[in-house]
Amino acid sequence: MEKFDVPKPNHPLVTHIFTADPSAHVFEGKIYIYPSHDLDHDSPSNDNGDQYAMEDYHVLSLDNLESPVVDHGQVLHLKDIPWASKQLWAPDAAYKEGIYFLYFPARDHDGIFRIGVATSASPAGTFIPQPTYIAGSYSIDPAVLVDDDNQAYIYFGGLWGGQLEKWQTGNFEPEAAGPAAEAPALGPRVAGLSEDMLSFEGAPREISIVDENGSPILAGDEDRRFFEGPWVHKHNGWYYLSYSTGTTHKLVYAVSRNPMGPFTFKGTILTPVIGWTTHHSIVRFQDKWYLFYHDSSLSDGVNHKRCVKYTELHYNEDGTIRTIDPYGN
Ligand code: FUB
Repeated sequence: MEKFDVPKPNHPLVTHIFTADPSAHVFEGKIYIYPSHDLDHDSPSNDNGDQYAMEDYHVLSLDNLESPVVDHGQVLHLKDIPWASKQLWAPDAAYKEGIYFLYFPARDHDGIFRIGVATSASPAGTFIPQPTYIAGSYSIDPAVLVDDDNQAYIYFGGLWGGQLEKWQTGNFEPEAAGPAAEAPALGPRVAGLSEDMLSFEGAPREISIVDENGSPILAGDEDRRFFEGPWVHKHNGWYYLSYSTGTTHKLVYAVSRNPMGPFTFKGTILTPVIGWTTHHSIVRFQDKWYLFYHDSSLSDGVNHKRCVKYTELHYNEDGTIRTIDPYGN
């Protein structure tokens, strides 16, 4: 365990390692952050995401936002996950009945992204992985919501390197492309989690994201269509589904009264950051709301060498979220 400086809003939480994809939660009265741990390498970059070659996870925590950041060190390594071959991408964590769960995507030994789960008695790990990935799981970027009635939902999915296009028939089709520009975009997937949080309750369903008239957001609508990094939080009885638009580099959101949707598109949360990817989480701590996100400022713009940051998030009276410019322009 190592302690670092008190973080400032919109500055890197830590600089001793590259971090990305922050999933923040309040556990035991503190903020815990579950990021990806980016590796410093010079291998080529491509649309398949081969440059994101991460091999382990660290956990960060803060007693509050005026306290030093703690790095709890390595909490799970690729070599300890029997079913995984490479690329530990964006994780999330959840808590239920005395157990902490870390959900994470990785490629299996056939190169197909799956989602695994590991458990710990502490939010700071270490985490012990289940021997196999979650049956019926695919693609990337798991995010878990434990609802007020204790039913847990797992949201996931990502285009391109995340392989969501390849699952349109329900089977993995290695050559499948995404829908045509004028067809409905692919939505993220959602499944209920079983009582023990270790498996899906039934097959995952596709979430529909619609515009203000109830028409599906189209695949060619790159300012609004889902790309990757889903996150769901609840505010005043509404479910907020937020996600990255990928090619247009925004974080946007849609709302619903139902955790499984359909969700109605609302607007932009975060304008583009330095670096290609944008990925986030939203958490309430001591009656304020915070956005955790990343950019590539710590490496002067190298896409796979990112740093996690936070900033306060504000709702308008009508429940919409105020757009944030991370560089204050
Ligand atoms: O960190 C690897 C991938 O980049 C994540 O899974 C995506 O959401 C994007 O941030």
